Amino acid sequence: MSYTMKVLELAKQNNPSEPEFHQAMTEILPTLQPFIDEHPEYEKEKILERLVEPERQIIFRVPWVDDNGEIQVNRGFRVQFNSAIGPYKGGLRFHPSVTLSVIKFLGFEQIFKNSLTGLPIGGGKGGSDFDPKGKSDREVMSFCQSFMNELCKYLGVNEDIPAGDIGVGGREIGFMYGQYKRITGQYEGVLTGKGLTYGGSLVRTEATGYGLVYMAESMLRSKGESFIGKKVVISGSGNVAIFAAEKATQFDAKVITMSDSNGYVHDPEGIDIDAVKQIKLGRRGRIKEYLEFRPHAKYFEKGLVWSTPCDIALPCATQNELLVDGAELLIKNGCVVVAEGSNMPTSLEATHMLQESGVMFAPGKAANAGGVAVSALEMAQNSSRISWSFEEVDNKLRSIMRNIYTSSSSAAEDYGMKGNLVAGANIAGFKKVADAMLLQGAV
Ligand code: NDP
Ligand code: 2IT
Repeated sequence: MSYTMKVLELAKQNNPSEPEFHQAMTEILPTLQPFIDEHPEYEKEKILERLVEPERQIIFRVPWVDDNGEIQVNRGFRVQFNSAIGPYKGGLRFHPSVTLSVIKFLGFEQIFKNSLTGLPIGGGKGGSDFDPKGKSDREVMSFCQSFMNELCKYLGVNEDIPAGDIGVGGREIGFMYGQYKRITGQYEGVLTGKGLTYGGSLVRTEATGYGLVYMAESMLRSKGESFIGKKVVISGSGNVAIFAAEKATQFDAKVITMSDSNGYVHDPEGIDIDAVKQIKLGRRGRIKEYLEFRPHAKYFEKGLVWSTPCDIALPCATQNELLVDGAELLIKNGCVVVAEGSNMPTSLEATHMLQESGVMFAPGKAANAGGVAVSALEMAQNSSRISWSFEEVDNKLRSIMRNIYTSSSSAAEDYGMKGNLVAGANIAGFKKVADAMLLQGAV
């Protein structure tokens, strides 16, 4: 058995009942084999055995009081996965589906993603099974304060710097930042995605969605194509989906779908992004309400968003949202590019199917790295106590996304897998982390 398969089997045995973590390791480890074959020192120094074991995992109780005066209890997590190339960096997810397995898959992916940005950030992830949906602002504040009461013990500007993810946006970051400052007395950039009045960076809100479209632009360009006139299907209607839709529309493409966990809308005339912003960012409503703004659009409660014929598909909701049935539909309808805005939206089987049919495919760790990249730029601005203009940050983001495309496609080509951005991104991300671990010894 090869070294990567040996470590994969061992890690699965050592972490039973963690299906999402198994899936992430299965998608990454085997693709590293051709690179590892050239570097026996990685096996000798047990780099992979060390990589799959988080440096630290924190699980904690989060008690809070709801609007009826009742005590509620949730579970909090922070997995500090790898600090070889910088302090732990990665988002916090608040969603009822959060488990240790989900946080570990996200944290493991984050190691490679953060390395690909070229910036000095290690990998981590956290969150809670708390569901912000349907809660009042006071309840969300009560939860966030309690969550930070415990989490603050493990954070620091040179130690661990969380940010947002599903269910965690500007409101939640604000409440957590306020509590951190109150407990520690320190005004420091210990979270990213902060409001612009207290240390946030311009473009952080837009960064993941914009970066995703910049990645897809590089992919299209490699075939002499562009976004102009293309039909784009997007899933989700949160932070990533909204700003991917905005940038694709600015690039003269037509975004025709958006979704949430209840259903999806199809607007053949092109999604009205201001309407979606009002529904989702303003009143925290459901995507169904889009029909109030655009009565000609159609709403589907059942069925797959991927059944809508398109040129480009951008999954931007959650893990395992694009499976074999969805991939078959995309292929049948002539889709040419799939770029992942969400983390691990496409199953391994569906990914292989798309790749084998000649669909250009970019994995989340490359395509959605714009968010964490601008988070690292927010950290840089906080440390130097200055703020850069929107244009300056956006230009840096665009060039980071181009570099990620180039380094992933070159690594794929170097190891005989031309065009395979999945393998290329894994190898390019791995190299820097593995070399840093070698140089730092067995710590
Ligand atoms: P948001 O909470 O802003 O939006 C999430 C969207 O996905 C909502 O439309 C939500 O619908 C939908 N969704 C979430 N869970 C499910 C589910 N189980 N089934 C169906 N739909 C679901 O999150 P983000 O936009 O920030 O995150 C989206 C994805 O992008 C995640 O995978 C995240 O890890 C990834 N990502 C985010 C980054 C960021 O900077 N925010 C950076 C890189 C990646 P509903 O409201 O009905 O739940
Ligand atoms: O998945 C991700 O990269 C994020 N949720 C963003 C992490 C960050 O630290 O900005």
